[in-house]
Amino acid sequence: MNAKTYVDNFMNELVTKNPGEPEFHQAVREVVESVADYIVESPQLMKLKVMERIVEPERVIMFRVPWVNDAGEVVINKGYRVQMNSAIGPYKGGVRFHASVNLSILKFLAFEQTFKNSLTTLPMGGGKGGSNFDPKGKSDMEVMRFCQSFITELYRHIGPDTDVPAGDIGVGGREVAYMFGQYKRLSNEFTGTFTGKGISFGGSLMRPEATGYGACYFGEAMLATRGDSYKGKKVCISGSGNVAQFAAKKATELGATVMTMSDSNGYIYDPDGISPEKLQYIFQLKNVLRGRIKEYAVKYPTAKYVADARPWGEKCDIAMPCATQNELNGAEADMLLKNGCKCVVEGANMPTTPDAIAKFQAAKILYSPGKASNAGGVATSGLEMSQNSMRLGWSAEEVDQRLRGIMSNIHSACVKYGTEPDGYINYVKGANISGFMKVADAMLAQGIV
Ligand code: NDP
Ligand code: 2IT
Repeated sequence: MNAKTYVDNFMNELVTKNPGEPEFHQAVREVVESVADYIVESPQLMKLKVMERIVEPERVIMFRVPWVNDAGEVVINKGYRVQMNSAIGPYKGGVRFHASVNLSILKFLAFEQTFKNSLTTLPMGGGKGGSNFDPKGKSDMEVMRFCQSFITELYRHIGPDTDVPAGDIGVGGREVAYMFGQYKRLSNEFTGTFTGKGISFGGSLMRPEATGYGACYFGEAMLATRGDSYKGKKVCISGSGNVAQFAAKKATELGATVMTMSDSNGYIYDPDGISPEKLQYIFQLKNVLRGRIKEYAVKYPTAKYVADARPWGEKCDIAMPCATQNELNGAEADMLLKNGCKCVVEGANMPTTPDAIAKFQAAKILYSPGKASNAGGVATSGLEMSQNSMRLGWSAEEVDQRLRGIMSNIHSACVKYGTEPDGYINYVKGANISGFMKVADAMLAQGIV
């Protein structure tokens, strides 16, 4: 069978078996297209149906999350945990609280996580969970009651050697702490079952920074393949949450100027660049005041706020989508290319649509998929798990050194498996093949499970 026929047959079957899950189909298609050549050449992978097994979650847990809001009303949310793959380690991956959360989104995220975690070289399987709960506008006590109800069901399905959740959209230090507290109470054990914990109760230094910093380290490695760096570059960032904030901080430290940040209502563009002092204001605005990005333009009137728009029409050398899936489409890719963008580094998961990826690759600019460039977050979660198991904590310098080493290794793996005959590095192919090989090898060895 040739690779194209394999992909067509595989995707037809996947869509038939998993109707109404467009994000999951999108994520699977990208990986299957990358590894099809490799699979059709391997009688073992074909016969033992490794890819067919990888796309079927080992387990999906779906549950009711009832809680009581400050007005005394009963509210019911949906809770999920997708335990995708445990071939190379316990299920590992974040929890997302956002109104848009559904099974398709969590299956796509858990699927991506499986290959991302494999790329880190650490022993972590793939998982993801979440709820359609929207933390925006909720009081701390409402968030706490919600987290406690969520964990009252989920606690029986997780554990330090079973499944280790962490943060994602809408889940940061506050939410992880509430979930950890309830988990500890119900299980009567103090273990490293969550990562992204507070430093006073087993969290790792550098975990908050890790995803954004790691993305910039990866971007530096990409640019270095062309004798270039962040120095003197204009960077457009989307999002203003955890990943965007620390991507902006590190990009600035590396000598770049950050021009934009955004949230789901619009973006700000600062013609003078977002200086370290202004970025400090954004940290305060988003993490303490829990405000909206438009307030930046009120505080700094030389900046503009554009409502209901994304930042990709602004001129930049480097684009870093750090908000959510499918937030950079083909028309926006055209605008970035027209304005001279030379490098796209994904901080979010699957932020670039397939047609936009094709445009970047056709133009031969540097483009890295999230599963490679945002892997620093989960890699540092892996380091948190190691520290918890040893009951020791490493210094920030030590964790940062390890993070740099891991990002550099992921970059080398992409170069090894993704370099095309003309020398262009196809990071999508490189990341997918490298991530897949380790998981497939472990599954082949473990029999039909
Ligand atoms: P946060 O909740 O801290 O921030 C999310 C940001 O993206 C906010 O600015 C939010 O705006 C914006 N956003 C969320 N949903 C949408 C949407 N539907 N449309 C437009 N903007 C949106 O999350 P993180 O920074 O942790 O996560 C950002 C991305 O990075 C996600 O794709 C996540 O999966 C990925 N990621 C996160 C890691 C981590 O360690 N946290 C690790 C690897 C990847 P608003 O305030 O309006 O909601
Ligand atoms: O998408 C991701 O890699 C994350 N949200 C981080 C997961 C983790 O377990 O740290």
